[in-house]
Amino acid sequence: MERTAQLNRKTAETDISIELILDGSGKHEIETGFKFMDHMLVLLTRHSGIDLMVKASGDLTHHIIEDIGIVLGECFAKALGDKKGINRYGSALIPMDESIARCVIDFCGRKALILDLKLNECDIEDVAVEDVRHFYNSFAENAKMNLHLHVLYGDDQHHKVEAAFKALARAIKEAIKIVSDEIPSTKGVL
Ligand SMILES: [Mn+2]
Repeated sequence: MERTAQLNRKTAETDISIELILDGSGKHEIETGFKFMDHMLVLLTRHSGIDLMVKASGDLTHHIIEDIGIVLGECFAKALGDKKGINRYGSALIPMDESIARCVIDFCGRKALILDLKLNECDIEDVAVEDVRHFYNSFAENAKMNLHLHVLYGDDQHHKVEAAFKALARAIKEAIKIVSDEIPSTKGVL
């Protein structure tokens, strides 16, 4: 079965189209309108091995980035389907020069977000710090996953977020891997 999803979400505020192929090869076509977000989503794609197409437009930065998180999360939930055979858990510890990020995830069907990126309250390139945090919140909620994402230490804002996205990517790569032919839960559903 192909593990893919294609969703379009159009509201009075934003218009988001995302196409996701879980068993991909890192192919990407990302146009969010924000260079830093494009950079982060390209990293997410390359380091998780998915294929991802994102086209986003809208009124305000906050709305657009939040809604990308929502639709991307929905795409993961949809593409994972009944989650038969998946590894379910994933974790990664990834450096980016002087920064280190740790990500631990569970595609368990419930949202939990524990997030500490150790960011200063200033913009990173063309994106505000709160929008980055908001993205992770929307993504975890709609992917229905536990997401524990911590920057352990670092100095550069760009590096800290880059390490966080790469760690998330590697954790996703591990969690979505097909490792059996059973649903990995004692309840029989995820
Ligand atoms: Mn960079």
